[in-house]
Amino acid sequence: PPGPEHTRTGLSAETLRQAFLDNLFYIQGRFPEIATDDDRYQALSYTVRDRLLHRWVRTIQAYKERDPRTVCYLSAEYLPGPHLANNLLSLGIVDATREALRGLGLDLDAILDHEEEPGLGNGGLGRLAACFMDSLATLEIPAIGYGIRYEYGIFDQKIQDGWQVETSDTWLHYGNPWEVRRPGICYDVRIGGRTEHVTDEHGRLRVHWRHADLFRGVAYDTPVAGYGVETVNLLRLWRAEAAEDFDFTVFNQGDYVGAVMRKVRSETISKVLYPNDEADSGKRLRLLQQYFFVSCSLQDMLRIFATTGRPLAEFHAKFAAQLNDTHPTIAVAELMRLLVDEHGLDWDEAWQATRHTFAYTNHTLLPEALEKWPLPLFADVLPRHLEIVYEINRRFLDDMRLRYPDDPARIARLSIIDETPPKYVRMAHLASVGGHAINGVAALHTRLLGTTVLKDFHDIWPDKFQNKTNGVTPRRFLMLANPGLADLLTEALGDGWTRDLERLRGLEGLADDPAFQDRWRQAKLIRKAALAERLRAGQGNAIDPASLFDIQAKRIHEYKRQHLNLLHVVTLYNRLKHAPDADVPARTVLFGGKAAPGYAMAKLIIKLINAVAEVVNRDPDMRDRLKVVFVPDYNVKVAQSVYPAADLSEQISTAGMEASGTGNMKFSLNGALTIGTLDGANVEIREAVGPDNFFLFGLDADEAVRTRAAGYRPYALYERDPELRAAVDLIAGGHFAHGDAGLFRPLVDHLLGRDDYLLLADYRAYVDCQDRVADAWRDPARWTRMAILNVARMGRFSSDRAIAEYCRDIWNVAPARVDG
Ligand code: 26M
Repeated sequence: PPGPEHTRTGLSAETLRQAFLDNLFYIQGRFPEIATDDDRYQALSYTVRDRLLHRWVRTIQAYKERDPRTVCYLSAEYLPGPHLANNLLSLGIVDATREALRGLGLDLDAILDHEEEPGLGNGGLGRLAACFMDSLATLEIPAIGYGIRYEYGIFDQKIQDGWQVETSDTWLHYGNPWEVRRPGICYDVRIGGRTEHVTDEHGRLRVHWRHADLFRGVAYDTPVAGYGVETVNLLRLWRAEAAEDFDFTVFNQGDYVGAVMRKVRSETISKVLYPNDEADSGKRLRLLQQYFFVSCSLQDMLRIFATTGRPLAEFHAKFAAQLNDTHPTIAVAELMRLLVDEHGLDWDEAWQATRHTFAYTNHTLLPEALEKWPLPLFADVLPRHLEIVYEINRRFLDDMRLRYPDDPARIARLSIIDETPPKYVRMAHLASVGGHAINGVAALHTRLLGTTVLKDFHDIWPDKFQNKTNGVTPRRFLMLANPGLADLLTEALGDGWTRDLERLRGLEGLADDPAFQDRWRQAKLIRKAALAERLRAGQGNAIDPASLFDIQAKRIHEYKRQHLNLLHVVTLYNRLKHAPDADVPARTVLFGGKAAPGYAMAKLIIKLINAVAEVVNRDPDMRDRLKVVFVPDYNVKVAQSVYPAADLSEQISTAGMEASGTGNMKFSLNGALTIGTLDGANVEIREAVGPDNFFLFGLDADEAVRTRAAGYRPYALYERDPELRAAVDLIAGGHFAHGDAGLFRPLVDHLLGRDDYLLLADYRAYVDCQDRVADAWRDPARWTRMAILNVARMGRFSSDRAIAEYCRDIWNVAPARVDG
């Protein structure tokens, strides 16, 4: 029989209330009457953390006893979103906590709203890593996420006069109650200098790396709780600090201040996250960041491995390490260095262990995004690693020459080193050679990967290539983001869907049920009204929850074509101007997303969105039938209020360019219909929900390639389509720029001249498809049926499914249950 609950572990409302007051007093030093929002947030977070730590310790004990194969997810980015609500959900104490706080006259939602999220990623790639951590814990898979504890994450976005202005992220300002600093878990990381090759007393060739600089990485651990299970896994992020090297001893007698300054400089390594499509800036620091976190992570894995007592050649039997894009790929050379130089394994043994440890996920085909390091830079920062890369490459190419004796061009293409000056190290090649599996993140993307950028590798190792279509966690993006819909689903289906999303299929039978449809629309309307209220309170936007919410939320990039969406908006505007009495359904077109600070065209697109909004929203002729809103500072928290409010999800990238997309999944899972191209995971979403329940338009990936190859002339399309011409002319003529015809010139010139992303080629199909959207919207029963069928058939896009596939096909790991 359960005894009285412990204040630090009990889950009842009464114990939670007591623990909260204790923490308010003993951690924050406050009593309720003078506590601030932050005091309450911190006190509640520590209350929850206590309960996590308890399970965390038990998880580690279970793993220690059973010594299971462990997944190490290596990622330079994580975007977990606010922790508090998610942890309450995982622990199953949302209601008890709400009750405990109500007893104190406090509102849980107000406290949740106070949290500053860790923005330690740019977008899809970092958010995917966070969804994967959630699913790994929920599926009870032993796993560690390794990454960097950036002091400044992705910048905060302000909009001034319609332009994006970046301000620095200060997520650590109030302290971070979710992390535990582990000063005892720290590793030295060396860089620069030169190598010496010497023969030791046994006649064995040994390499000494005489480094030039030394840093230290200190572990900061964040617990990751599985949903509805006892498992709590670990997100371990490294912070760079100074190593107390010789600086503070004999070599710096008298230069105390100089030594401190060098210490401070060490900390710059983990200071700031790079915005991803920032061309070329700060290359050296970026390489340092990557090497820094990879070296700490591998040293940590070797330390853990040593506690198992197994021989080092079995390293790969203990760990499966996933390279999240090429950012951590220096790990291939670093593990070889650690095994050969530091632990004395011979090359072949070490290579065997290395190849069986790593697998590589590619997340983009964009040529400008494929990482390659200038050889002189690489040599300067990592001289020993360059030797190792050369040795890996020499052995690999020797093999390839046997296979293709008369094809030197192919050998040059395969090489890890791009030998045509200026020379580069090609990280995707190192990842492909140094691991046992290569995967794309959607079926189309995987096919294109094997036929374009990694074709030569596909030719030699077709079996190494796999598809692992992305997925999203239904806990954060349905249960937390959309509690009304979640309750409706649970009422209809029971609560099994939260851990087995395929069970949503049970909704199919309710798609035409008028009473269910009514409740469905009500749930949607509540989220739309909540978003409208947020935007009113935030920016003073007045939008009508009854209008069609048409939303595009994602990073701003030309290939994602926010400006194609705008061409449609301007077309609707022109139509209403010419026929003010036209009977068109009211639409609110919302945009959200950040542009990389150095990406001028993306920033101009943000300006154009706001410029169009200013004119459209003020025009009395629109009579509230068209509104345009830019939602500033799009992040995970904002996203959670955006997805549930959408009626229409814009997934309109040029076919062949979006590796997968994951926002597409989050929208559809929340009952939005998609207007989209056959790109990324859209292809599979459309197959899953049924072609009748998806608004498809535009060229497919093969047609896009052929269109460009056939001498694409966008200007001819502009001349031929009067609506297109009118829309472009209005932008070009300065109608949205107070008459300034120069402002949007770069954008218009690009569209009429090169139009690399084929906007004009897809314009007519897009606008006609939007007309079909409007027709469907006029019939609420039809629209709601389509929305219900979308949700019913989205089960496949759970990150639980994705992770189960990685576990089975790439990692060869199984659950290790932690008992309650
Ligand atoms: C870098 C320099 C210049 C221009 C672009 C880049 C760049 C672009 C994309 C760098 C990295 C990029 O990819 C990383 C990434 O976030 N990829 C996204 O990964 C998601 C998860 O798999 C996918 O859903 C997205 O489609 C994909 O864009």
